Formats: sequence, C-alpha cells, structure tokens
Amino acid sequence: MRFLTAGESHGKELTTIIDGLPAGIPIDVNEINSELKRRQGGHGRGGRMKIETDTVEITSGVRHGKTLGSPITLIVKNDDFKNWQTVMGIEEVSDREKKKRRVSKPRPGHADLVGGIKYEHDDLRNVLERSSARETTVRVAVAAVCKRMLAELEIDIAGHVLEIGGVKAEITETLTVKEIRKRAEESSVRCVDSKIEAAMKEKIDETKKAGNTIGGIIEVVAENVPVGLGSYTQWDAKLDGKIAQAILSINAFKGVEFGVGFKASALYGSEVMDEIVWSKEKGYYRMSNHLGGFEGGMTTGMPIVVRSVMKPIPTLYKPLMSVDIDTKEPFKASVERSDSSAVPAACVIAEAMVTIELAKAVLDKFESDSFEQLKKEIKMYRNRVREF
Ligand code: EPS
Repeated sequence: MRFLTAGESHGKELTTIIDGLPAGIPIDVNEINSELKRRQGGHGRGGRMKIETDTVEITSGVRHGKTLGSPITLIVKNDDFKNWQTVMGIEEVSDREKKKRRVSKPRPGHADLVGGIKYEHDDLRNVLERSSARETTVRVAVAAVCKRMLAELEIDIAGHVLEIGGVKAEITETLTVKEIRKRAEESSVRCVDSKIEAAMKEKIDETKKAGNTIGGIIEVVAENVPVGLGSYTQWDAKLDGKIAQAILSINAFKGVEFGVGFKASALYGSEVMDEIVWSKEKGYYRMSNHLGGFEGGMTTGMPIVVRSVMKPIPTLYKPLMSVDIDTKEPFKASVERSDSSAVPAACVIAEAMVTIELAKAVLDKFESDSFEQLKKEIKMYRNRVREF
C-alpha cells in the first residue's frame, strides 16, 4: 500500500490517492471526518482552524460502503481558499497582483529560505504553501481508512501527549490503548494525566501572550500487533526504521525513540532486554516491554511504544532575525497568524503515521487483495505462532 498527497495550504483543496488497499474494507465517511475533527482541535490552535471545517469527499475506489481494491481518492477542500483565489490561482496574473502576499522574508526554522534557494522561487510563498502542516490533513484521512482496517483485525492504536513546553505528565501505571484513548479524548491537550492538564494549558496561554511557541513529546501505543511485521533481513525492511521515518516526516518533528529509548544508554543489558516466557493461552510473550515492541526491526507482539518530539512551531509573533531576499538587509520576522502550540494536533498526526505504517506492514506480510481473506489469514497466523 502507498499514498501520495497533493495540495497547498491556501490552495483549492488537498488530495490523496491511496493505492494497494484490499477490496472489502468497510468505509464510513463519518469516521474519516471525526478523525479530521480530532486533528483540528486542541488548546493552542490559532485562527485558521476557525475558518476550516475539514470534511472528506471520496471520489474513487469505494462503492456501496466498501473499498474496491482500486485506488481511493480523498479530497478535503480548503475553506480559506475563497480568501486566496487570485493569490493562489492557477492563471497567470499581472506583476502588481504577484506582489500581493509575496513573501521575501524567510522565517528561521521553516522551509522558506532553503526551499526558495533549491527551487529558485522568487516568491517564498511557493515553498511555505506546500511545506505547511495543513498537508497532514489528508494523511489523517488516509490513516482513518487504515485505522478501520486495523480495527477489524483487532489492532488498536492511540496517541497521547506526554509533555508540552517542559510541563510533564506523570504516568505511574501502564495504561491500555483503550484507556489512553478515553483519557486523551477527554483532554483538550490530549494528556492522560488530568492533574497536569491545567498546567499545560497555562503554559500554552503564557507562551501565546509572549508571542512565542512551544513543542512537546508525544507517545503512540499500538496493541495486539501480530508478531513478525517488518523484517531483519534488509536495512530498509525494518519496521521500527520505517515508523521512525514516517514520524520524522511530520512537520516540526525532530526525534523518535522506542520503549526505553535514549534512556537505554545509561542502563545495563539486563535492564533493557525483555525476558521471554510462554503460556498455552498467550503463546510467547515478554515479562517487560523495554524495547517497545521491536526486536530485529520486527514486531514482537508486545505493544509498540513510540515517542517523538515536536519542536516549537517556527511561525512566531515574537520576531527573530532574518534576511530579506530582495535587499539582503536584516529584518525582524513577524507574522499575522499562527498556532502557539499544535502538539495536541500533532499527536493525532503521529498516531496517523504509525497507523499507516502498521497497515502497510500488515499488507506486506499477509493477503492484500481480499479483506475477507486477510482476516482469515491473520487469525490462522495468530494461532500458529502460539504453537511455534
Ligand atoms: C501553518 C500555518 C497556519 C496553521 C497551519 C500550518 O496556517 P495559516 O498560515 O493559514 O494561518 O494553521 O495549519 C493548518 C492549516 C492545519 O490544518 O493544520 C504553517 O505555516 O505550517
């Protein structure tokens, strides 16, 4: 399975084509829309989300509520486009028109300057329109379809926010994915620790007032993943590596770790490896899950636990020094509109990327033409590995 996305932040619409999903997966537009709504929310969002009500239109690959096995096209319209029709129009315009909303002042930390140099864009808007987190809308739509497929295979995934701007959740127990989902959904910052929610919100509000932005840490957990997705046999077949790449492809994400992650550097081997046991009901399992569900680039059957860090959004009200590409003069960058924190929204996106990679890995290993066959095959496989 693969997908591509297209679309500019203030262009007409965002599009994705998903290729390689089996035939027969139930599709419900409302389910996709509710995932899109999750991504739009969260404390710290700016003015743009008041303009958009993201809803999907399916224009191919689905008939009578089920996938056909042919490419699926999903479209999300940008409601803001009505305010940008000439600026983002397809037709040539006069030089005078071209100057309107032209960007010559690159923001530090955004793709503006390097993208402009690389593609020789005289107007940096040509870069920022595509290098905008708006693009992740349709990734979440793809993931909603994948999520439904994985749910039917009893694979459950949820994300939650561990930290925003240095304010940390305190989690003393191991939560199931169901519990994580329930608590994160109830929280405006997607934090399962309700005691810390107010402090996180306060931090976001303070930051906004100061014209600044903050990042955070997100954890995604997946349960009941079959043993042996991914492979040790080739560098690019390792599923933890693929998940890491997928997460780092999200705008502003700078790091990924699995299980104990970077803490492993200070631990003994005996504290990191997960001891193996077997029982008739459960088959093989581990006494702990320090490795976050992976050994040799393959899923162990234990929950996948992946954490990632998002840097603060580079679009700041508080100006930073930069250089105008026309005059080469220094200036202080300023903006009209920004999110002070998009960490809760980014949590939905990280969850989406893990979902997509897991769906791809399932379809790499098992039947990928007929969903009914896939379900049967996975059931048989789960029974077989218990007896290995
Ligand atoms: C973004 C800037 C803001 C964000 C946007 C990402 O948009 P605008 O420039 O229209 O104010 O709201 O995020 C989204 C639109 C979204 O859907 O998440 C940027 O520069 O990356």
